[in-house]
Amino acid sequence: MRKALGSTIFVVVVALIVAGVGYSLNALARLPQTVTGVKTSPGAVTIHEDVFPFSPCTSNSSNPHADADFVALNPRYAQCSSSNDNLNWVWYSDPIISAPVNTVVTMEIYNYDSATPILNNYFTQPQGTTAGTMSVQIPAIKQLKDGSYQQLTTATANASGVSGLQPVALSAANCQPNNGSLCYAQYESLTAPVQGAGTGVYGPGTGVATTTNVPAAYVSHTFTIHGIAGSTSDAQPYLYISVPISGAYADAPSGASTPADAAGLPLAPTITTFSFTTPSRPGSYIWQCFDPCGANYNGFGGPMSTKGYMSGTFTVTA
Ligand SMILES: [Cu+2]
Repeated sequence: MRKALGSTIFVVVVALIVAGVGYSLNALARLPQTVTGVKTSPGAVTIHEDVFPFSPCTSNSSNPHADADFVALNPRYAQCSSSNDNLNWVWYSDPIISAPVNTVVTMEIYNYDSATPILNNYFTQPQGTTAGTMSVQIPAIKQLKDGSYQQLTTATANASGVSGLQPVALSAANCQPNNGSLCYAQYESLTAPVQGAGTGVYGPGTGVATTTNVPAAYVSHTFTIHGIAGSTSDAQPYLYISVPISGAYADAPSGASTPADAAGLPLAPTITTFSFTTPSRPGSYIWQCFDPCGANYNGFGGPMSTKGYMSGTFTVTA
């Protein structure tokens, strides 16, 4: 009897611990609204993500990273979340993603975070994307540590009516439809892959001479979708997409200081764009970053282990 009581108490205690851990993980998770992107043509959507090293929001007066300059250009980020989101953590803006079956998804990821050299070269090349490629646009370097620098072009006013020293407008074609204020950045044409600011298309067999992909030291995050495929004919299909996200001013010469605003956000993001086609049947997948950009244990704690910062869901709907 005593033994039975002991094992019952043990089971109850273990159950409480499991429930407690589950509850606190869920309470810490950042779970904003699902994004479905902007429909660009029948069967095609564009999904935009911004990646930040911290939260620039200004509505919470105790936010040590409040960035009025950035928020003036990007009003979407003025409001700090009312939940217990961690304002110091690195994060993807829209972690909960959904797209229909048989759809060409174009992801454009604007990264304002610097590089964290990736440990596993497996993740330095695009995988599972259309034609196996991705496009990377690196903003022009305009200020060097040795004192030589070029001013960013002064725009008289941007889409939000803000004037002053701002990067000049990128072509309208590269602006995301629902946030015109993100279209301001100066990008130069790339003459040689990676060396010098500009745009490069990376894929198997391209990149700098010694590698076939983005140099590991330039990588800031990855965007990697995966899941478990079922074995029955009606189960969810295989889906695996992985792309390295280059850091802001990824190819800055060593010793260069990169143009940033007063709060420390780069004036222009590095833009990674890629496409893939969703499977023909619905499924539930997750996406996550595999670059150790977080805190604590080897950089894999904090935002790397809390849902909604460096991970989220990707749902393929019927
Ligand atoms: Cu990351």
